[in-house]
Formats: sequence, C-alpha cells, structure tokens
Amino acid sequence: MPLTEPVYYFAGSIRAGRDDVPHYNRIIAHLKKSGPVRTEHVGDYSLSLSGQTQFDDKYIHDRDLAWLRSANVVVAETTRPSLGVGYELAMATVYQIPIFALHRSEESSLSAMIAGCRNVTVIEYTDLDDALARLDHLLEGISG
Ligand code: 6K6
Repeated sequence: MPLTEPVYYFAGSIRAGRDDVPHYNRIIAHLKKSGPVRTEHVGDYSLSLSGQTQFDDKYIHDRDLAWLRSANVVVAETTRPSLGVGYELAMATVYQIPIFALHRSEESSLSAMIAGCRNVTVIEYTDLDDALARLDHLLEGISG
C-alpha cells in the first residue's frame, strides 16, 4: 500500500554550487502535488551562495535535522556533489527514512557511499520528466 500522506524532505546542493537549481525547482514542484516538501528553499532561485545570512549554521543544521526527522520520504538530486546532501542522506539512513536519489550519470559519478547504500534507490536520468514518472512509480511501492 502506498504512503497515504507523504511528507517529503528534498536535498540538493547549496554551498557546493547552485547550477542545478532549475532541476531542484522542478522536482520540488512535482513533489508538492502529492505532499508537503519541508525544504522548498533549496529550489529557490533567490537563495544564492551568499544568501540567507540571517540564520547561523547551527540554527540551519538543527532546523534541517528536525525537518528531516518529520519527513517520511527523502528525495535528493545528487548530480552536484555536496557535503551537506551526503550528511543528510546518512542521517536519513540512520532514521530509516527511504531515500530516492535522482542523478545525471553522464555529468558526474555518484559516490559509492550513496550508490551502495541499501537505503538509497538511485534513479539515473537524462530526462527529468521521465525520472519523475519513475519516482512516482517507485513511491507507489512503498508503505508507511
Ligand atoms: C545559504 C546560502 C549560503 O549558506 C546558506 C545556508 N543555508 C541553508 N539553508 C537551508 N538548508 C541548508 C543550508 N545549507 C545547507 N543546507 C542543507 O544542506 C539543505 O537541506 C541542502 O539539502 C544541503 C546542502 O548542503 P551544502 O553542503 O551543499 O550547502
């Protein structure tokens, strides 16, 4: 039986670079059709590398981990390698929250520590619409 009320945590690069924001934005917009997304700001074009300075790092870390714990599905775009995303995926694994990692393998190699993690389902893609259709299909197969 699929999750009746998915609560998503989306993870994507911030300080590791914002080139993929258009992808993050589309993924978040898609997820929002079926449930709340705790980290909408990750896909916000206005959040630049130097932005959001009103919060200190400890605040951001603690707030994001609280949001992560309140989610039941993690979706990450992992093409641009990010320490923060890797950390979030490790913590989601500790919390036993299923992870779906969307990755454009023609552009970068996914770390074995993510690709080889049993808690992570990797969706390799070139076409994002196709990847999102595959994600929907996989989400139908998880329960909770
Ligand atoms: C914004 C601009 C410069 O620094 C910031 C810090 N703001 C953040 N706000 C919210 N979430 C953050 C922030 N920094 C990292 N994260 C979390 O880590 C997000 O949930 C992302 O998924 C991930 C990005 O990590 P880095 O290492 O690429 O920054």
